[in-house]
Amino acid sequence: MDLTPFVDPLPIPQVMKPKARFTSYTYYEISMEEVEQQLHSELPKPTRVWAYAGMYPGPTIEVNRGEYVYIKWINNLPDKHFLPIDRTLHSSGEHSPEVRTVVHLHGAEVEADSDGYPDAWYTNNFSKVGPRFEKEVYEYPNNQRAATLWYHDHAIGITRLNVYAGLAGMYIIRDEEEGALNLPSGRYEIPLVI
Ligand SMILES: [Cu+2]
Repeated sequence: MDLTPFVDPLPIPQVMKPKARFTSYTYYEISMEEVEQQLHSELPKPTRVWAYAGMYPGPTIEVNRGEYVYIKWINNLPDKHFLPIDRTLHSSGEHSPEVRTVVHLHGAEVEADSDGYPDAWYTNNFSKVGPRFEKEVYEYPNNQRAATLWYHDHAIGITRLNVYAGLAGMYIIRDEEEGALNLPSGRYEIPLVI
């Protein structure tokens, strides 16, 4: 099928709104879902994708350097993959759940348990988890130079299918020289319950 180039506006992913923002940390919840999205105006119908927060590419996360961020990445995907699984690959055998995800923030300086190791995967509702799974809520201190990072799926044996299905998005760390965000000021602390 020939699609006419440059007829649709460049899609700019929305910036994700946090669920809560406090003086000492910001908290996000981002779900992974199967949705249909129109990828070109000349395609006859929307395309099935796996999306973060219902959009492909996923929403952009913007933070300031030093802003401590928690993210709960929630797997709300179906049990069946819509792309063909190669069961001969490492850790993709018949005992491995077909749909498993874990999020890696590419280029971020984080603790190991929040790094999205391939074996730290989990299924819908965390009902099954991989051998390296440690926690449901990941921590990002963002104590590094301002940078353009991206997040993407990283589950063992199936990363390429999950990313191809749509699980990727941008994550921008800003600072004074790179357009720091105007975050609300003042104290508005509540205890952290996660
Ligand atoms: Cu990466």
